[in-house]
Order: sequence, then C-alpha cells, then structure tokens
Amino acid sequence: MERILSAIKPTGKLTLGNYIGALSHFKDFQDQGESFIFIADLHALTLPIEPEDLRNNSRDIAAFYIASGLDPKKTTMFLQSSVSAHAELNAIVQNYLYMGELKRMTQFKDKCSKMADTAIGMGIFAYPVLMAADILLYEATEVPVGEDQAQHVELCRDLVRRFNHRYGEILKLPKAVVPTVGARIMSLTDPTKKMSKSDPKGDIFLHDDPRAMRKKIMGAKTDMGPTVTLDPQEKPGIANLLTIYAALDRIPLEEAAHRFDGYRYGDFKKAVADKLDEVMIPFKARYQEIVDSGSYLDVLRDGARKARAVANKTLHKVQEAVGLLTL
Ligand code: AQP
Repeated sequence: MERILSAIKPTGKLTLGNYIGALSHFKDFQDQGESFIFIADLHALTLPIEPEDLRNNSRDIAAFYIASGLDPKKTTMFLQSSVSAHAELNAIVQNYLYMGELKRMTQFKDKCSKMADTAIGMGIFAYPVLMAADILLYEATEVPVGEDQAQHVELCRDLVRRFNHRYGEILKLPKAVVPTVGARIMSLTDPTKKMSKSDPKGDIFLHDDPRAMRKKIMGAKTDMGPTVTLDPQEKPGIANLLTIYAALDRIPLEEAAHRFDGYRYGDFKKAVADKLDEVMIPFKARYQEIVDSGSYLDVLRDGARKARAVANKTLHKVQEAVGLLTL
C-alpha cells in the first residue's frame, strides 16, 4: 500500500495556488493509501514571522485540511513541531547532504538571491534537509508536491541512495508526484511569477470574499489579442486562467482550452469567476463550520500521537544503523 505524505507551511494566508496545487488533491490521497498530512510549522520559521501569525496560520490550515475532505480516521493530520523525531532525524541526515547540493536548490536561490549572507538564516539554506527528514520518518512512497518542490524530493532520493549504500536498506525511497494540471498557478498581476502566500501581489486568498475573488479574476493581467487560445509562451496570463479553470473543473487543460477557444477575454474571465464561486462557496462554508466547532485542535492532538508512533520507529532504526546507542 502507498504511504502518502504532504504538508503546507503556515507562512501566510492560504492562496488559490495552495488550494489547487495541494488541498484539492488531499481527499483523493486518503482513498489511495495511508496518508500523513501535516502543518510544516518548523519550516515556517525559516523566514521571519510574528508568533501570533504563525499560531493563527497553523490553526487556519488545520481547519482548511478538514474542509478539504480529510477524514481523521483515514488521514493522520498533525503539527510538525508536535513530533520531535523531525528535529532528531534532521540532526542525523544533515550529515549526508552537502553544501554544494543545497546551494543549487532553485527555491533557495529564488528566496535568497537578493539577501545579504548575513541575513540568510541556516534554516532556509537547510530547508531541504528537514524536508527529507519529514518524508523519511513516515517511510513515504509518494510525496505530492507542486513543481518547485519536486527538486527537494529528488535531493531526498539522493540522500536515501547514499545512506542505504553505506548502512543497508534502512530508508525508503520516496517519489515526487506532481499534479498534471495546476502544479504552478501564477500571480494574476504577473503571470511569470508563482502565486505565493509570502509574496501577496496578484494572489487570490482563500479568505477573500466571493466579490473580491471575482474582482481579481476580472482584473487579471491578460495578453495581446482579444480572444482565448492556449499559448503559454505568448499568452501566459490566459494560460494561467485556463489552468485555474481546468483544475477547478477537474478537466485536462486542453479540454478547457477547447471549451473557450475564440472566447473574448471578458466572457472567459466571467466563466472562470463563476467556476471559482461554484467551488469556493461550499468549501468555505465547510471551513467556517469547522472553525466554529473548534474540533480541529483534537484532530491535531490525536494525529500527533499516531504520527509519533510511526516516526519514532524509523528514527530508532536510523539511530541504530549509524551507531548511536539507543538505551
Ligand atoms: N502557486 C502555486 N501553484 C500550485 N501549487 C502551489 N503550492 C503553493 N503555491 C502554489 C503548493 O501548496 C503546497 C504547500 O506549499 P508550501 O506552503 O509548503 O510551500 P510553497 O510551495 O513555497 O508555497 P507558497 O504559497 O509559495 O509559500 P511561501 O510563499 O511561504 O514560500 C505545496 O504542495 C505547494 O507546491
């Protein structure tokens, strides 16, 4: 049976990119195998964040997880910081990844290229090491990620091969699973940049009300020429909106392109906004019910207990393999 692991880091308010690239797939995973979905709160500390924001964002993600259809009986949901094995395995596996490899990571380069060395914390540099520990602890076979995290999973695979070559078949080899549609939703104001919660220009936030969402779609940057065709190079804005529509309607991108071929931009944008309403209104109603009930806190507590049991087993195996005395 597949073991599936995924997470979102509570660095800000969730975006439509997080919904399409992650949340909208979570329910399917729990029917495909054993799934572990956590809130990557330790990762959120890798760039400056106010304690109150971190707390609120973490609670919010838990409620969004349950609203997305995750069932605590089928999926183990927990906070990364509730399972100390993440930090303990991190301390071991960091010795099997190298500076040169970490420096090549695109996400590190993107986030830190304009920062002085003295402002870059060790955590953001070593982010893929902790992410490898996250994956390996649960012996995950599949790791669903957006396009820009796939490189980190590749690095984790290198680590597994290196470690197992030295100590025997201890760690499980994971593989990245990238969605076929919507792996990289772009900013609505600059469709050459990813929609990111830490860079809010051009974002649609899940907390935006329906009117604000519609306004952002209608105002999205489009391209030369009055009608819709799928051409990601020449018409990145339209390609992004087609991707959003296709992902929300759960159809292939080509089918969406065919459906709207020749539409005028205004009519097409209205169809995208309508589709967004159709998906978001019931989703956010479920979210609100969960927030009001406060039930997500118990879900996280129970999840942490289950996660600890699985994670500690792997940690113990690794500790023994490298020669630590496990007394
Ligand atoms: N724009 C996006 N398109 C598709 N998928 C996306 N994801 C994020 N943005 C998009 C997916 O959401 C999941 C959780 O992401 P994360 O918070 O762990 O890291 P991230 O990819 O770095 O997300 P952000 O929003 O860009 O966060 P910040 O701004 O804090 O770095 C992942 O599956 C991710 O691929």
